[in-house]
Amino acid sequence: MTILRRRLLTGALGGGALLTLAGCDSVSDSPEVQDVLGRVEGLDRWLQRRLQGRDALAREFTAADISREFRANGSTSVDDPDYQRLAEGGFADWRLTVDGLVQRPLSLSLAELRAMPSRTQITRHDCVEGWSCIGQWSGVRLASILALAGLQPAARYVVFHCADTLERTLDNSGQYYESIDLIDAAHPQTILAYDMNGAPLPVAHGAPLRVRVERQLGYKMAKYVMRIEVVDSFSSLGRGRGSFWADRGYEWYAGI
Ligand SMILES: Nc1nc2c(c(=O)[nH]1)N[C@H]1C(S)=C(S)[C@@H](COP(=O)(O)O)O[C@H]1N2
Ligand SMILES: [Mo]
Repeated sequence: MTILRRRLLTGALGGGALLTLAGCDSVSDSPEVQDVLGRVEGLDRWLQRRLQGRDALAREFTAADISREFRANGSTSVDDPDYQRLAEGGFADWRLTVDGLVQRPLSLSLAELRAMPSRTQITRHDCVEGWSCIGQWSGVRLASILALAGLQPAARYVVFHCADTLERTLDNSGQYYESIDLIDAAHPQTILAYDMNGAPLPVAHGAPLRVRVERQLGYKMAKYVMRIEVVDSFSSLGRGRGSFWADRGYEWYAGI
């Protein structure tokens, strides 16, 4: 499936275009290239949905498969006094804000999240850099949170605002954020995880709460989630492409 998809995508772009573009900011910022990338992304999403079905589950593994060492990547700590104060207090004063295009904005403590029905899954995390690790994640389904908040009719995407600033920029667009559409938000394996391998999520892996969206690449799995915002477009976020890495030329959808 992945090879088939790659072939089709490479064909659509004409040979090695994809490779040449990866990680090349000046080229990938041009409108023509963005247009081609945009269309290929649409094709990617279309193919995934047609070939696999929108609610296909990611493979789940057994306890014996859990990686002994789970690599931490991107931000592994948060350089923000408010976050550090919350961490020192064991996140007892931390709250998850849920707002935007919802009927009832929420402010949920970790205890409240832990009191909700939970889901545990052992899955493989695939980073775009070419490494994978298997871990066990427990948390609350994003669908449960959204049901609690209620969506407004215009709702289209769920945005995760994170505590960490991965890149220091003059326009302050370096704060990590991610977003997914409502189909992936409703997927049974899409959870907000507070436990990893049976223990509270370590700071390096996104304490106190991180996203698991198991049919997508690692960078979609936002760590240090402070706020969930429901939106109808990306225009008011970062540089407007829906995620920290999408703003920097990577694919927004990032399905695997
Ligand atoms: N807030 C935040 N979330 C993030 C990142 C980050 O830098 N900041 N890095 C992403 C990337 S590229 C990967 S591969 C995974 C790494 O998760 P891990 O540290 O648990 O391995 O987190 C993703 N989520
Ligand atoms: Mo990654």
